[in-house]
Amino acid sequence: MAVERTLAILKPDCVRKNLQGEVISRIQKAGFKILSMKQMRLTKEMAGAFYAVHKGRPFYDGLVEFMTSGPVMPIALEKENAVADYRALIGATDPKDAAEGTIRKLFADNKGENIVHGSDSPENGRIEVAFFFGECELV
Ligand code: 3AN
Repeated sequence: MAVERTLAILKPDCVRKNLQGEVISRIQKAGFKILSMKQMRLTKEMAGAFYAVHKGRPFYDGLVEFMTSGPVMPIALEKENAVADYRALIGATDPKDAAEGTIRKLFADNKGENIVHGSDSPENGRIEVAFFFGECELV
């Protein structure tokens, strides 16, 4: 299996609930290598650009509002089959549909405030990691 990169973001609800350590621990125990991580407050411009594929959808404005409502923690991850394995770890977008034991099932309130982001393809994994981190930060 190919080694892939995927971008996790601990969303504002994760930070507000003080679940950063809990979620990072689950990511590490699942075998992911942390290449880089940081905490920041997204501007509306950054959040809008990051979620540009969703522009025009009914939840877009609320998503940008939510993602800028407090600090987030982008985390660059690497592992064989990272994209699919990370999505299995976090569960479905809507916690109601997420499998038992997944991060979203355990900790998320709803489809909008769902604790973590995950890249949806290896190509987007590389693009999203590069959105937040320079190559010399990925170690
Ligand atoms: P995922 O994060 O599971 O890849 P995407 O990429 O479809 O899901 O959506 C990006 C983010 O947009 C989600 N994490 C969620 O916060 C929000 N979102 C997606 N669909 C909805 C929806 N129908 N209502 C509210 N928020 C949504």
